Amino acid sequence: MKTEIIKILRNSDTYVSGQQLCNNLGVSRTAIWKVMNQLKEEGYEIEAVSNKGYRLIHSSDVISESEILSRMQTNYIGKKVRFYDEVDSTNLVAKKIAEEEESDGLLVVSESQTKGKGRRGREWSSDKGCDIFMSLILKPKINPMNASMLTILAALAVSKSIAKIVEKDTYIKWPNDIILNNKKVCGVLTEMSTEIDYINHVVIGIGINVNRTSFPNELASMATSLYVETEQKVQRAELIASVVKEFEEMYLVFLEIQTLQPFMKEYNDTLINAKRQVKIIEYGKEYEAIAIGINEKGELMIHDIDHPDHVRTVLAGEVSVRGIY
Ligand code: BTX
Repeated sequence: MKTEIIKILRNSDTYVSGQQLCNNLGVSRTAIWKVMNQLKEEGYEIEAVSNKGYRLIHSSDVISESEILSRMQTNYIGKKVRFYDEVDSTNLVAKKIAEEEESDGLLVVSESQTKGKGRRGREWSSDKGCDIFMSLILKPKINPMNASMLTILAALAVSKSIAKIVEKDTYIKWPNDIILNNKKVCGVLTEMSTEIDYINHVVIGIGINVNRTSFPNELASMATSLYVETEQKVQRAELIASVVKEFEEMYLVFLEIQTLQPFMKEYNDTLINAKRQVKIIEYGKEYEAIAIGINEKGELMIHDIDHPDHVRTVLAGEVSVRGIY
């Protein structure tokens, strides 16, 4: 009911009477009044005028299960949301849920993380109350070899959403970083549990620096937030819902074809590595090459510095781009 009330108030530019809400939702006046009080406590500024009703004046950057659901425009991903004030890592919570419940499409979001994870055991700095920490649980019936392509789709979904909401063009650093002004604004961590020929579940963790105003010293030169770059506060719930929507649109196509063919151009157009000299660390070996772009499997195509005809692919590994943090 809370989700419905938030939606009705947000979509109305005038007062909504208590009676109208009761009729629409089939509940009592007291029930409506209780929800209004809860919403005010959560940070919604709601004006109540007798004989007119309720009007939403402002909702600060609230993220809650109801707020996120009220903005969700998808068919199945993100239709169930678990929201927490604090977790160790949304990926860890999501993996546990995935093992225990029928949870395909479930979205885990937390206001803060005490042990945010990056790739290869690295940490993800997770300030409370201003950024996005979300993990999507998926149980796709696809070849496990193709699951890493989901990271590419997630990165593309974030980059499209940022372009829509803050009107800033971002770059993608293969495979999983979103770059704004040469600094990292988002990271994606995909983890999965598989059998040889079967995926139990995939968890796609997305961390976006949204309204954060500063970073610890060790990250200051390499990390940024949407707020730092635009001086614009973003409603995190809107961005979360947009990322899930953009992701779902591509994911449903991907499930059918299991290649990135339709998304390659868009990804490669925003790829910061493209046509640049990159350093690749792969299976402990380090070498320099020129990046071309991704292929339909999401692998990074590179060619030797001196031999443009000698093209190879990088499956997974660290790729650093000179001049980018
Ligand atoms: P990554 O290994 O590519 O990046 C981690 C590296 O990025 C760190 O070693 C550090 O140098 C830098 N870094 C750490 N925190 C930040 C930050 N907030 N902004 C910019 N740079 C940073 C990227 O891993 C994948 C990160 C996924 C994070 C999400 S949050 C929700 C979900 N839950 C969870 O535990 N992880 C994912």
